[in-house]
Amino acid sequence: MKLLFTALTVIVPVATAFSPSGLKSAHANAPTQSTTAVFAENGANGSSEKKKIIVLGGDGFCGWPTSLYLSDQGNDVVIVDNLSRRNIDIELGCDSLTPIASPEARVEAWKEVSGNTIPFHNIDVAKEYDLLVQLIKEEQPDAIVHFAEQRAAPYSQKNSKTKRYTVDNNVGGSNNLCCAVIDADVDAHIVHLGTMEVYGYGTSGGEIPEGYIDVTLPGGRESNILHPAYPGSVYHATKCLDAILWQFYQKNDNLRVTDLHQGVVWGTNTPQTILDERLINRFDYDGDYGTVLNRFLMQGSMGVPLTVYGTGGQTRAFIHVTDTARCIELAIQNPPAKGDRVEILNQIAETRRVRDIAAMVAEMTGVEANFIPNPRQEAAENELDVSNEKFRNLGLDPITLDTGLFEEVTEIVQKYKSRCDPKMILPASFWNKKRAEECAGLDPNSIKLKDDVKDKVEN
Ligand code: NAD
Ligand code: USQ
Repeated sequence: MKLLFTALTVIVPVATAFSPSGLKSAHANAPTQSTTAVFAENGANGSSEKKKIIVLGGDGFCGWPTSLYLSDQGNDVVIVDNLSRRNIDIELGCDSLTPIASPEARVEAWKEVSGNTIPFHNIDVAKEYDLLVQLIKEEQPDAIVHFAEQRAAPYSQKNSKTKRYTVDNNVGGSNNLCCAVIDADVDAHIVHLGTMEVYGYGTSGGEIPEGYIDVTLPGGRESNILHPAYPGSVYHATKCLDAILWQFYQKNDNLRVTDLHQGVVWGTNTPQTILDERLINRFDYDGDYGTVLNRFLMQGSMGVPLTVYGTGGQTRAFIHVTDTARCIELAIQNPPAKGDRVEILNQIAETRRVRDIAAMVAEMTGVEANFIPNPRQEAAENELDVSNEKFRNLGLDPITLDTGLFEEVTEIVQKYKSRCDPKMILPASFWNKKRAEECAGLDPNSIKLKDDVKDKVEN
């Protein structure tokens, strides 16, 4: 299926430009306004209210397509990123499978394609506090979307240096953001990307509610409190610590905050990022940053047996990257009122078991699943039932796992397969000594790509 890389003219409705037939019907409620040059006078989804939005972490896998989408919908978007993710690629000796352009080339390409300007600021949110305050004062944003964190659980578990970096960067950045909004004296709505694993998996005894849980305290008192935190990695723990910070600053300083507990994101391109190769989104396939479905699709496409950890009995929540952007827009359009407690929504489309996903990809690609020792300290099997009622009530009709869309990803993999380094595919971070010992037999050099691919890599 050549749906994404056929020549697309610039002025096309979203639903036409990026629509396998399944996606079109699945997205009956999604906005169908044109991308790029034909942007309407009205703002997002026909609303007349255009917003000024700062996107922290706007160079990343979720942040870049979200920035383009918000810009395409008529908002004034400003990106902040310190390029730490690109630097971690250099540290790990890895790179995005897709050749991502520099931030400067990206925003220039977007200006050419859409006519819209997205200023880019290289600021470290966790360290360059004064610059952050100054930017917020100058821009007077309506909303600040906060993606700017170290987001890989494996990388956060690699060693004490990466554990400490992840905590300092993520918690420091979130605390700085709250302080900066207060110091800048701007009533900006903070929209933060949290994660499903703040809840722990299978600890609710039923459907995971959205953020808060009814409890009976000792003495029979009824209360509604933040869902107990039960993280599965240092990275996930930082999202739990963030949640406490949002709660405190909302109570103390009346900040308006929305925390989005997002599942595992899959896919690569969106209707905006396919418009020009310089706009292409990043694709992580390595053992630290690659997430499960994109990894399986990449492996299947390259003829590498799928790396299923343990029994593959882990159930996780999933969402397509196009819906990440749409959810952020919905969250921005529906801010909590001043004085309201932190708004929390579960940002997921569906839940799936890892071995079932492996079976789908294996059937599609003809590549077998390889059950390898689990590098992670996690339950071998878990059930997962998650409410996503709030986004559904706001009109989200999410994209679900679809082999048509799988083909979109495998086509990208085929296009850029010569950039793949097979040594980066096996897990390279282990949760504790026991898991490291169990995985000691995994040899990164044992991974071979299909012959036609291998030749290119070696040349
Ligand atoms: P990413 O690593 O691709 O992007 C994060 C961006 O933030 C990078 O460009 C990085 O350079 C930047 N950044 C990090 N620390 C910074 C700092 N101190 N100052 C300025 N910029 C900084 O990650 P992503 O996949 O786009 O994830 C974005 C957010 O969404 C993260 O907070 C992550 O926890 C959350 N999330 C991601 C997923 C997923 O599957 N990718 C799922 C759930 C939640
Ligand atoms: N897994 C495999 N094989 C692989 C990779 C992963 O079996 O090759 C398994 C893992 O053991 C795990 C599950 O797949 O049980 C998900 O792993 P993942 O790497 O896709 O996702 P995770 O580490 O949870 O982190 C990702 C993002 C993170 C985000 C989180 C959302 O990297 O930023 O917060 O998804 S959630 O998992 O819902 O909390």
